[in-house]
Amino acid sequence: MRALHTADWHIGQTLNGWSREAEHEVFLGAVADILEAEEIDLLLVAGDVFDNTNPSGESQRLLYRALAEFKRRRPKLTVVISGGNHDPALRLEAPGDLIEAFDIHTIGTVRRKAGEIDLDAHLVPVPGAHGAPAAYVLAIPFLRAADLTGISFSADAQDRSIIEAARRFHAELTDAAAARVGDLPLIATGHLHCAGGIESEGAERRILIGGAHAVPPDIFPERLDYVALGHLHGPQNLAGGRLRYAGSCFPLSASEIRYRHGVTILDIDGRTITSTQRDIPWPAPVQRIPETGVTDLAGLEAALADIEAGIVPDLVPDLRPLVYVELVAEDAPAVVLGKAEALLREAPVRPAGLRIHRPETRAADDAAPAAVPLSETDPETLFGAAFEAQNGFAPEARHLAAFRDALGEV
Ligand SMILES: [Mn+2]
Repeated sequence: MRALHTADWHIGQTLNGWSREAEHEVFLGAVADILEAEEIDLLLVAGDVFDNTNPSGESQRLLYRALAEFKRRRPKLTVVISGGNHDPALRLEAPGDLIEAFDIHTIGTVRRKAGEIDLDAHLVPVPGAHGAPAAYVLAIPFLRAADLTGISFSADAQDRSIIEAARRFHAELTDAAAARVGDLPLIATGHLHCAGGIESEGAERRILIGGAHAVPPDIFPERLDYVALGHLHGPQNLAGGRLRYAGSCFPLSASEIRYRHGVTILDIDGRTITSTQRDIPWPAPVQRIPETGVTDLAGLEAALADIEAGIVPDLVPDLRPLVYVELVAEDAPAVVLGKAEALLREAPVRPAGLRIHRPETRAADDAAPAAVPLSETDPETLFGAAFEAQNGFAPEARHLAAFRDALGEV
């Protein structure tokens, strides 16, 4: 049996106002191709299917259209989608009764019955060649504080207490599942920050079950043969590969440019599960100009000319390269900004970010100004220096007035 583990699609995401929808279509098309070519039986989506809790009609249609295509390509495919912190948990479950008829299961929330976790709502059988279950998925969505019992809210004990509550939750659910599944493979999903994982800035919100930042990998009991994780956007193994983050679909922020994006293919041989990362090319380039450091307007113009020369003639605008520009201000920042924006408007790119830096001071020539003790300065002088460092010009009367206003010295 073969499974495909993916997560963090963030359908509906925009970058500096640019829609990623066309990119999602290309990515989901690539997933459909892999499902068919690799003869996948089980698709696991470990949360953050959507980018926000109020996905547009377009975003929802994109998801359901992709699921329909997956089933056309692999009619016997079982799909398990568990919710992430970005997902609308209940909306994800809303079509559940209908799409279950197509072997598509959505688990957005933790279900309880008379206080106990409702195992039936979380345990999904995966039929083998003859229809009988050949493996089980224990679908666990992003956990909210209310999903865990016995959390202490005293400030110093809280993190410890949340980790212990999460450990109890996983132990209780896994024990119940183990009693049901016998010796068949048991795969869990999860959407949280597991300690030791590498974070990317920006796209993942730094939150997890009621404020604790990370849980240790050993909260997942050994009986779980594989844990398909979502939340961290860089693909990575934990606990020797028994736990794995599949990573996001393509770069969702500048910090994800360095990641290998793709999906994870699982070969399930009895309870031995081996994973292989399958790269998926980015649907559109996402790049920094320049690759490192800063450039000037001439450098920007040259880089944009290179991009234009390398672009296919009929490229749809929604698949144009997304660029993050780091410019040095050779002139007044506002002038440089205006010129840069004009260059970017003319080029076949989607500007994702534009930052203007002050020129480096020539450290060899100018000695650093001597530090002034706080007792010999005042708030307004410090504000003035900070303002100038940030903006490249001294504060004007209106800025100083706003500062005094903020201090309460009207
Ligand atoms: Mn995410």
